[in-house]
Amino acid sequence: MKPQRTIIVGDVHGCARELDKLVGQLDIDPHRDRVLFIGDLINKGPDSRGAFEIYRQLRAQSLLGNHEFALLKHVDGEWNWARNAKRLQKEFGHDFDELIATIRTWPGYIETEGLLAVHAGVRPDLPVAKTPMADLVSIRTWDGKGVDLQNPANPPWFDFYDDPQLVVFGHWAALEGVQRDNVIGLDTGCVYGKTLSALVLPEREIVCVKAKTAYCAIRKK
Ligand SMILES: [Mn+2]
Repeated sequence: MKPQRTIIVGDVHGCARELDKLVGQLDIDPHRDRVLFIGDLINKGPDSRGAFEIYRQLRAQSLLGNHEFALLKHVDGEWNWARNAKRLQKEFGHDFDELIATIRTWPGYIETEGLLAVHAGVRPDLPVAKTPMADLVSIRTWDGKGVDLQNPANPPWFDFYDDPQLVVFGHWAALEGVQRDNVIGLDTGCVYGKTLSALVLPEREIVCVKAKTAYCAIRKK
């Protein structure tokens, strides 16, 4: 019997076709492999429902991404994210309630066996357990104070991360992946026409599938 793998999949953003290809390429077996999505499984791309269906078939886990976070905030009446929420509601139809119930269970991070997985990153000034969900799903850069976590003029948060524990994150497609000894970035911009990436552990192998097309334009940054 093959040993169990942990497979962490980068930001899918509704690219179900590419996800399906990745599952085939890795020969993922839900009874043998542990699959974890880094968040932002849905929205932006062409087939969020298909991506969610594959997540279910794989009996996978997922972290909360900023897109699922925004959807929950909208449903709870705290944010106005109506345009995306309406589109997703239409796409999921009578499965929309199940989508909401499921993403409510997704954690902001998972820490296990020398590995920390989080959608966007960790603040250098706070333990991950004390970091607000809004920051875990959105941080890109560090300003030394924790006031502006997005300013592209500041260095990335992982420049301040010196713990030997491996951090795996997604969210920042413009970087097209990060590979350091203790930091791996898995958002390689599939929805923007680049690639969908997965990290296979314990081998630390990165497997990519090329996007069929650019489903939306990349933001400058
Ligand atoms: Mn994101």
